[in-house]
Amino acid sequence: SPLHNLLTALPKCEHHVHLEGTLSPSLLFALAAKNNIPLPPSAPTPESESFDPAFTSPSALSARYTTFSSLDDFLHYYYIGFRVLLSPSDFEALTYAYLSHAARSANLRHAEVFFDPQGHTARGVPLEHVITGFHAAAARAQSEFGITAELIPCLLRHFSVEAGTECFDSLISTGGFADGRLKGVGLCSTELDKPPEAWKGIFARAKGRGIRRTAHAGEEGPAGYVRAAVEMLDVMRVDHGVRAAEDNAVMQMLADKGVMLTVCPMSNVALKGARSIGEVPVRRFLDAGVRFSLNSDDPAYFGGYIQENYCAVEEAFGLSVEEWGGIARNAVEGSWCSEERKGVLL
Ligand code: ES4
Ligand code: ZN
Repeated sequence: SPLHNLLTALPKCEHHVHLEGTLSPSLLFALAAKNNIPLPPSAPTPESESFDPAFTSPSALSARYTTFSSLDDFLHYYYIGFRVLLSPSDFEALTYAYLSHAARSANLRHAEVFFDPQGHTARGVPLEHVITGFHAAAARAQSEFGITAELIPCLLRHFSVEAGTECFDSLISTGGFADGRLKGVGLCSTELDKPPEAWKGIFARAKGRGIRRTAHAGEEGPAGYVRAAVEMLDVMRVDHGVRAAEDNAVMQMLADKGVMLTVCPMSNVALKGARSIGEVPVRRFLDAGVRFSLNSDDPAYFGGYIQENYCAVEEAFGLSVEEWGGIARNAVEGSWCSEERKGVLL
């Protein structure tokens, strides 16, 4: 595309990337070996009935990642990957690999990165290991590349609200919301039959403490879940939100309130929410005045980082230079960094 050089040089902000979703198959196998973590057997064994040939090698695992059938099919592999992450240095290596790659290859200037606290504490890995490892890498990447990075814990919908409450309490106990090491709170994982309303109490407590809020909604779930995330959880951003395009009233509400959708086009195609990038409602959002940013979600699993997502959208929609400028500006304005930092990014 004639815009390729412009899209590479464009200063970018990413708001929707899961730290654990940046774990490449090669780093997964390397950390499993270093930490002595058994992966699922790749062939039948006497002790275990369940085996998965995808765990033969990093390349076999990569190949399996091209055939996800749904969000839940992906999440099965994603949560196996968590097992290899143990020490602060593992989280530091993971974070640094992502930030340095995105800063160098995509001119990423600011990243707001999700992680799943319950996916780690459930294995006995303390929250502090994730938080200190992340911020050690973020400080190094900032000094080397000038990139800024923030960390946002997400509560997991496949666990109970009671478990979410306990997790939220332990996040508060880290002091991370008060000292800025945690920039807000999110909600993710499996969506179907998990309407946002159930999380209302926790999100109200977050609001009461001045904690910023976002939630995955309208990825596999209906447009009504996007409305519920905004109206019941009082989120300032909605992660994905693409199914809002099926309901004009929800689109109007998003435009009126200026709620930003953190859209992840390659993720939607990889998980079969869309048959092609062209089916992701980018043009609908532009025409309806619904603000959105473009993001990678789980780049190690979905075939591309933020650069590839920008290029895929350009290939499918052929946006104008002005439209790309607007997308990049909205991404800065929808960020949760300081006003001073926004001024530098704009
Ligand atoms: C996720 Cl693509 C997606 N959707 C919901 N939850 C997630 N966690 C990590 N990736
Ligand atoms: Zn996500």
